Amino acid sequence: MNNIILITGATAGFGEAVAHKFAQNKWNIIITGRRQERLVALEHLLKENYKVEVLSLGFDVRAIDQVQSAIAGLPEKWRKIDVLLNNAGLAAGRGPIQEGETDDWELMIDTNVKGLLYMMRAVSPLMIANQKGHIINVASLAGWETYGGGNVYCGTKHAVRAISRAARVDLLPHQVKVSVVSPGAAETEFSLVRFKGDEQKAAAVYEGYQPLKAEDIAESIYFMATQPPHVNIEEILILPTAQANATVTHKNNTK
Ligand code: NDP
Ligand code: 8X3
Repeated sequence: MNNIILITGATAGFGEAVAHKFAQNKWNIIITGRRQERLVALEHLLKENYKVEVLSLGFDVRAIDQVQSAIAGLPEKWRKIDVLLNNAGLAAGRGPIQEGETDDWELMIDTNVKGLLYMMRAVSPLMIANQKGHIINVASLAGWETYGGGNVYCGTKHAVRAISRAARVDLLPHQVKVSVVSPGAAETEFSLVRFKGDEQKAAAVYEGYQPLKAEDIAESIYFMATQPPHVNIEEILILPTAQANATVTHKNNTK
C-alpha cells in the first residue's frame, strides 16, 4: 500500500500543488475542500495522470460535525494516514482593527484556528493507533511577524505556530511528528479571496516582483514529509527572494 496524505484545501493553491507533487511520487491522496466540482475534477486528473488512488471528501473544516463524520467514515484502507496537511485557510479583508468587519474575523478564526484544531483532534488518534504519523500545519510569515491591517489574520497564524509547538510535545510519545510550513507572498487564489473577488487589488499584491508559486511550497512540504523517521523538520519559513520580511519587498517591475 502506498503512503497516504490527507490534504485540507486541495481545491486550489498550495493544497492542489501538494496533491500533484505527492501523487507524482506515488502517494495515495485524500483531497478535501468545499467546492465539490473541483474535487471531482482533481480526483479524475490525479488518477489519470499518476495512477494512484484518490479519495475526495467534500466538507467545511469549520463544521465540527462534518469533520468528525468525514474522518469517522473513512474506509478501513484509508485510515492509516501518514501525513495530515492542515492547509485550508484564508485571509478575509485587510483593514485596521478599528474598522474591522467582525464577520471576517469569525471566518478567519473559525477556519484557520478552529478548523485546524478540529482536524488535528479527529486525525491524531488514528496516527496514535498506528504509532506513526506526521501533521504538517500551514502557518505563514504572518505567524512570525505582523503588518498593518493584518491584525486578525496574523493572530490566527501566530496561533497555528503556538498550537503546533504544544502539540509536538503532546504527540511526542506516540512517534507522531508535528511540523509547520510558513510561506511568504505566494500567488494563488489567496489575495482574490482576501479582497473578495477584486481582481485588480489581488493582482497588485504580486506586481513588480516574482512571488512564490504553489509548487515551491509543495516542494518544501514534500521534503518535510519524506525525511527518515528519526528526523523532524520542525519548521520551514520560505519567502520569495524579493521579500525580506512582512513589510519590505523589493519591487522593480521586472517579473
Ligand atoms: P487558496 O485560496 O488558493 O486555497 C485555499 C484552500 O483552502 C482552498 O482549497 C479552499 O477550498 C480551502 N478552504 C478555505 N476555507 C475552507 C473551509 N472552510 N473548509 C474547507 N476548505 C477550505 O489559498 P492558498 O493556497 O494560498 O492558501 C493555503 C493556506 O496557505 C492558507 O492557510 C493560507 O492562509 C496559507 N498561506 C498563504 C500564503 C499566500 O501568500 N498565498 C502565504 C502564507 C500562508 P474550498 O474553497 O473549495 O473549500
Ligand atoms: C499570506 C502572506 O504576508 O499576506 O499568509 O500575510 S501575507
